[in-house]
Amino acid sequence: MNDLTQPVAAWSLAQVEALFALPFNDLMFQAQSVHRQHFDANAVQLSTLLSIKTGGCSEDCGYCSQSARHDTGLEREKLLDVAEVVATAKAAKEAGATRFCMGAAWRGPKDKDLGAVVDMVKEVKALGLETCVTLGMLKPGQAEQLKEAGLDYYNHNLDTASEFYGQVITTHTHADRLDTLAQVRDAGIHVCCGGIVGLGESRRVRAGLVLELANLNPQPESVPINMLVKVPGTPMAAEEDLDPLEFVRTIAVARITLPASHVRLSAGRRELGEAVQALCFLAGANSIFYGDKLLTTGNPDVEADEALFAKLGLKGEGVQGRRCAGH
Ligand code: SAM
Ligand code: DTB
Ligand code: SF4
Repeated sequence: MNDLTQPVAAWSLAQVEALFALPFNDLMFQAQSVHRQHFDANAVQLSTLLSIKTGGCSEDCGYCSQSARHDTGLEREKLLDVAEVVATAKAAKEAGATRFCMGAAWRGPKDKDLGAVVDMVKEVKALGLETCVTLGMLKPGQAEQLKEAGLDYYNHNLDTASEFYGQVITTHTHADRLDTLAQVRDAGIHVCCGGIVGLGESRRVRAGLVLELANLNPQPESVPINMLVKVPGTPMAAEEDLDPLEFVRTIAVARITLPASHVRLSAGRRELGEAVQALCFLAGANSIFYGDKLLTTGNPDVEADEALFAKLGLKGEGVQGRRCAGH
């Protein structure tokens, strides 16, 4: 099995903290320079999300609307039919998405459920979309079944630095996350692994999260950075807002330390507004979730994103058919 904790570039916490502490303009300049060495500076990859199994999750993640342990008023649903998933994926493709991400509120998939997900992956892939799933922790053999179905990416976030993990989630451990990531990597599936900020963590914890992501070996192909969406009824609903400029810094430090990864501006985009999103793109974010909904919470609608892309001269990456505006 891969040892995912062996560093590639071997960043140290002191180095990552030093990046966070740079004057803002210096940090932006460094992030933008790194970005331009690896990517088209004006291209943004577009992923669309669908919750294929909503609510009733056994886990206690303090930020999550879908935990059965929090009273968020969310209605629990069964696993969607394959046909419904395929119809939504078709619409996402038409709107310009290149990757379709299917999320399930599970601790991990039961073998009988995995069969249905395998069918979804096959059919979505057949539409010519990249496929991604996020199903929680995997048992041995499950990653291989997903790979055989044609799965391109598995999303499994470290979420927060190991030292803070137990203050956010108690029903599984940071080490459990690394174990699933190793299984995904060993099966030959691309890794989508990021985190969430705004949980009341310190800058040191944010630096620790980025450090742990950067020192995964190999580095994740895709790195979603989520800003907490405060869901009423969750333990984190009353958390203080993270300064948006600190969020931009987190994106920039991720860009510098994960130079070849797609850094995705993920949950919380609607709350950030246009100007902060523009700073995030300047800081090296080059992927977004695209479509009116995330899993259970809102996202900017497609028209708003088209307008923003047009204003910033950004183009959706690898898009066929209807394109995101701006080109
Ligand atoms: N159950 C699976 C798991 O935990 O890996 C997959 C779904 S889970 C909703 C995927 C990710 O969404 C989490 O790891 C977290 O980073 C992010 N997330 C969940 N709720 C959020 C919220 N309220 N605000 C921001 N990000 C959130
Ligand atoms: C990720 O890092 N963010 C996405 C995706 N991976 C699955 C999920 C965001 C969820 C935001 C809260 C919600 O809509 O329930
Ligand atoms: Fe369940 Fe994932 Fe939400 Fe945690 S983040 S409660 S594992 S759906």
